[in-house]
Amino acid sequence: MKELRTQVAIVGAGPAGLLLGQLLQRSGVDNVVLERRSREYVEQRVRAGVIEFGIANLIDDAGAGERLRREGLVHHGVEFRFERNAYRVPLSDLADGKSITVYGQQEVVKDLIALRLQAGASLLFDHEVTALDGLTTDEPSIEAEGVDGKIRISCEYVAGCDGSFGVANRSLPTGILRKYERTYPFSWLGILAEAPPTSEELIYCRHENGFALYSMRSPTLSRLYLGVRPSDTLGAWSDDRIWDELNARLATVETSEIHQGRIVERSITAMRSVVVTAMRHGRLFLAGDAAHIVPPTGAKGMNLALADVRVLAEALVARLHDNDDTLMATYSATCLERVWRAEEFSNYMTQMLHPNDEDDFENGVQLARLRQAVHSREASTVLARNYVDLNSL
Ligand code: RFL
Ligand code: PHB
Repeated sequence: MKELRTQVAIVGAGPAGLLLGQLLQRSGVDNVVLERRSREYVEQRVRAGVIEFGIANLIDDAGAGERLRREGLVHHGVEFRFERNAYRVPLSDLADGKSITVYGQQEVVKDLIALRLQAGASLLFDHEVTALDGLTTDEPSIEAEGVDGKIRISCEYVAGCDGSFGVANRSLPTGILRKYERTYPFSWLGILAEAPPTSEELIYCRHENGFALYSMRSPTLSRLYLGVRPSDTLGAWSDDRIWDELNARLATVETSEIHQGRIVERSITAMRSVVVTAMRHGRLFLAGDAAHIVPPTGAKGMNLALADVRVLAEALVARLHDNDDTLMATYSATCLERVWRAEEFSNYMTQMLHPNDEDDFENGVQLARLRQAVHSREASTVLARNYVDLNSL
């Protein structure tokens, strides 16, 4: 078996693992990133798109924000539609002038991979981590399988940035692990279409047929979502059915049809809320989806992951440079306070915007919440601050 040594072994090359690698690299902490998928796969994986104000600054501070600042779309407001009317929430006016940047998660990933490879830092694609050992000793190690056989990496710390179905959160012993979970009775069908955006800002829409979201990636690419049944498959949704349903749900008394184009990517994602505690076990630290999942309605998944890594990088640097354990000791508690805030906001947005087929009382409550969110300055201020910069509040 091939043997390697590093200070921090990072499992997973999603946004969390890659940003952690970059922040540690810049602070002179040696690290290795292992990813079970290929480079092409992680660079093409279409997911989140909204970057919070403080998280865009974090990416900048890490030296990875050049293309984000050039190509990202800065938005100062967001639209809500319900009962065939449209209401704009002026995010920047309500949130101290702050804005969001719409920039695809896979572009963040591409930028971080390019930087890492340029710097000659170690990034092993097609390497699946199969075991984490010695986590409660001074000599942890991980084992991975790659195309050329097995590899063992001895390290001082392990960062589990391998998503919710990875190996890291399964390594927490049952006595330590506690999992808080909620599933929702709907999924999102997401498409990426070669169509210029119809709207300049994102549109969150509640319609009696279900949820819809209008988003975008560039002046020529639109990203749209429909709330569907969890049992729905892509086969049940022809292109025509998707566009008809988007038009039906997004229609208002004033607007015309949305721009259509060739659908270049489509997927169905189940909606879940999950929090795993503790986010630390011995020398293993969980970050991002490995520790928590939010339903995408609040656009928080990637932002939460990157905010964890901001805390973790600082803690690891303090420990490895200055032998100071204070931030490591508080890592889990520090992150969880923010994580639960994001869970609450994502749950609020989800429950407000997805009608319930079987519960008309719930539907009445949802509409009352929406009216309050767009008509009450206090309610829209809370919404705007959470939407724009929850992870830095
Ligand atoms: P990631 O991005 O899942 O990266 C984890 C990486 O770890 C790798 N991996 C392993 N590598 C080595 N050995 C193993 N044993 C491994 N097991 C797993 C995986 O291949 C992967 O590359 O987690 P990270 O970095 O924490 O980032 C979190 C974000 O990706 C996530 O929160 C968001 O994308 C969530 N999410 C969405 N969030 C939004 O705000 N808006 C969206 O529209 C949205 N769409 C989505 C999503 C998540 C999805 N998942 C998890 C299935 C759509 C999907 C399909
Ligand atoms: C996206 O652009 O993919 C997106 C935007 C807002 C969300 C979720 C996804 O809440």
